[in-house]
Amino acid sequence: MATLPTDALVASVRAGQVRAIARAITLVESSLPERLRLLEQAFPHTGHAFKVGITGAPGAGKSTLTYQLLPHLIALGYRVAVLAVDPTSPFSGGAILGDRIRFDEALQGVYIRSLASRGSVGGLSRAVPSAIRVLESAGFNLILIETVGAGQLQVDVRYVADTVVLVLVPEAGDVIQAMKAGIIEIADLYVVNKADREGAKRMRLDLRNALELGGKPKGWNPPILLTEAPNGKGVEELVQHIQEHHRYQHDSGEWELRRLQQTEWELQSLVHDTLERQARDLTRTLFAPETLQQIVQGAVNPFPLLSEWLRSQGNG
Ligand SMILES: Nc1nc2c(ncn2[C@@H]2O[C@H](COP(=O)(O)OP(=O)(O)O)[C@@H](O)[C@H]2O)c(=O)[nH]1
Ligand SMILES: [Mg+2]
Repeated sequence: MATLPTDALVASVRAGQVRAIARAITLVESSLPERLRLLEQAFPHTGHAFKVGITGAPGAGKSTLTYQLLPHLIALGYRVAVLAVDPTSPFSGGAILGDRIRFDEALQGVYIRSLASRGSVGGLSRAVPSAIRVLESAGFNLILIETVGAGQLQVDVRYVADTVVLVLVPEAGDVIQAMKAGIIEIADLYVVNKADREGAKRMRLDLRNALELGGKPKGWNPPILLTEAPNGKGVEELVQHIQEHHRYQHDSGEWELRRLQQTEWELQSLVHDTLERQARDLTRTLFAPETLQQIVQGAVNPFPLLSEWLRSQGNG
C-alpha cells in the first residue's frame, strides 16, 4: 500500500483506472498520513457530484432499489458510482448489491464499492466523504450511498448526501422505528418499498399523518412513493423525484447550505479521527496497565489524575 506516490495514484484515478480508484479508496480508508496528501491532490477535481443517500433498515430493499436505479441514471447521462456502507452485506466475488443480483452488460462503467462502517464512536464511515472525493476526481458525477444500521449511521447520511431517500417497508412499527431513530425528519424522499405486500397504502397514509404532525413547514414537501424494487415498479417515478429534489435545491439555494454542512462534517470527521487516536494513546500513557489494575482494585482513584491532566491542558 502507498508504495505508489500519491500524485501518480491521483493521475491514474483521474484517468479512470479502476484499480487505482480501488487503491485510492483503500488509502483514504486508512489512517496513513499519505491519505491527506492524496486528498490534497484530488481536491481541485472534486465537489461537483450529486450525492444520493439510500437509507433504511436491513432488508428494506435498499440494494435492490439501488440496482434498479442504475440503468435509469445511466440513461440520463450520469456517470454513476455506488458506495455501500453496509457491514451486513459485503460484496464478494462477482456478486453485488444483495445476494442474487449480478452485474450485467448494461451496467458497465458503474463503480461499486463497499466501505466498512468503522470507528469506535460509531456513525457513518468517516471515509465516506474522502471516498466521494476519490470518485469525483475519477469523473463520477452521481454517487449513490447505501447505508444501513443503527440510528446515528442513518442520521449522519444527511452530511454526505444532497438527497436522502428513506426506504421503509409496510411492516408494523417501521414508521415508529424511523421516528425514534430521528431519521424521519432528515429524509427528502420517502419510499414505501415492498408495495406488493399488504398495508403499503395504509403505511403511506400513516407516514403522511406523522409528517404533518411533526412537520414544520418547509419549502420542500417530501413525497412518499410506493415501489416494488425487484420488478422495478415505481422506480422511474423515484428517479423523477430525485431529479426534482436536485433542481429544488439549486433553485432554493439550499444546495449551498448543505455543502457547507457537508464540508464541515467532513473536516470535523477527519479531525475527530486524529484526535481519537491521540486520545487512545494518551489514555494509555496516563493510565498504564499497572495503574488500571490499581484502579480496578480501588487502590488508585483515577479522577484526580484526570482533573490534574485537564488543568495542565488549561481545561480544568
Ligand atoms: N416482496 C418484495 N420483496 C422485496 C422487494 N424489494 C426487495 N425485496 C427483497 O427483500 C430482500 C432484501 O432486499 P435488499 O435489497 O438486499 O435489502 P437491503 O438490506 O435494504 O439492501 C431481498 O430478498 C429482496 O429480493 C419488494 O418490493 N417486494
Ligand atoms: Mg443492502
